[in-house]
Amino acid sequence: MLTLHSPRHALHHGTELKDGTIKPSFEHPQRADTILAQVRAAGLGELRTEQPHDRAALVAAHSERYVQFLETAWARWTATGRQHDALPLVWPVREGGQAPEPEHIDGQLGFYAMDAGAPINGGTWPAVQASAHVALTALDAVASGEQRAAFALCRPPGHHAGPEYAGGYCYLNNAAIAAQHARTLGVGRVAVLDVDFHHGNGTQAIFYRRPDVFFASLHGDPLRSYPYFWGHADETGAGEGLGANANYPLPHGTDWAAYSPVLTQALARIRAHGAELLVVSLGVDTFEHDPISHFRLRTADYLRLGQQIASAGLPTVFVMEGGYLVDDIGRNVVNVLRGFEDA
Ligand code: OKP
Ligand code: ZN
Repeated sequence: MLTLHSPRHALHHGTELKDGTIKPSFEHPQRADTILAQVRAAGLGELRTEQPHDRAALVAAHSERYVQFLETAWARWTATGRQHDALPLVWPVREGGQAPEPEHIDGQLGFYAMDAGAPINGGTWPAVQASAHVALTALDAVASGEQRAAFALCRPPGHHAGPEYAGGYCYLNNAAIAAQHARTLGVGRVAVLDVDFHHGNGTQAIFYRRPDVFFASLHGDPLRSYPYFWGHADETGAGEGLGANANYPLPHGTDWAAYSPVLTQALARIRAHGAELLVVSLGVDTFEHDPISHFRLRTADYLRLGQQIASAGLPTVFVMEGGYLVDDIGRNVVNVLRGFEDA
């Protein structure tokens, strides 16, 4: 399988608030480095770096003012004399009236975030932009028919980023940008399947009112798991998009035996929707030893996961999301891609 990646991912590394203290983020550069090394060692196929794409491809999935905020936030934060990662401390609770966008950077950080999990520093924007370009380049290779499938080794991840907010290590929603790019290139119906442990709230939000992009997600039940406020089974889309959103919340401790039949259901919904191209938000934080998640998939199960996704018979773009046990994520990702290719 063709793999797309960018050395620019390493420009972004930050901190996170965890257990009430600031720590180095679980989402760190070694993640992408180890995945790339394992893809290479496995001889999975050709490796390419990203092609630059027009800003319009980003603004097709996010608001103009949000992309502008990401581009300029670090300069405006440091202009106020601060040097550490920019993090929000105030969020607008939407209770009826819509407050206007604040002018101060501190207000904007909250306005454009769902949590304090997406720090911004000097390397963030170039890495975030490159990550989106990796997904777009992978989509191009598949939509053109050159490749049946491709792997976008995106970092930072994207699936928590909404139309105009960052959060949960995510800034631009790489999977949504790729899915929208497929639509722009003329693919009629697209599906996004999210198998990261965490619900892909950002992707859901971007397509919630649209019938042309189906979103399905298997994830830890939001009653107990991040992001807590989205991912329930009764969120099925709205307006013209009603019926084009399918959430499968699962309990802590879910293993492959319990996971696989639910995946079969999600894939059946995607087929029934008539999708012609599949974008997979690929998180391997469903692994039994993941340090921040609570499912129990084993390394060999990822071969079956890839095989089962291949059974949809669709041109497929895998977009990297989460997975935090660095010793094992490369092996688990390679297994998904191998399983898909050998199916
Ligand atoms: C990103 B991805 C809960 C802390 C949650 C944020 C997790 C973001 C996961 N104790 N921190 O979906 O893998
Ligand atoms: Zn995750």
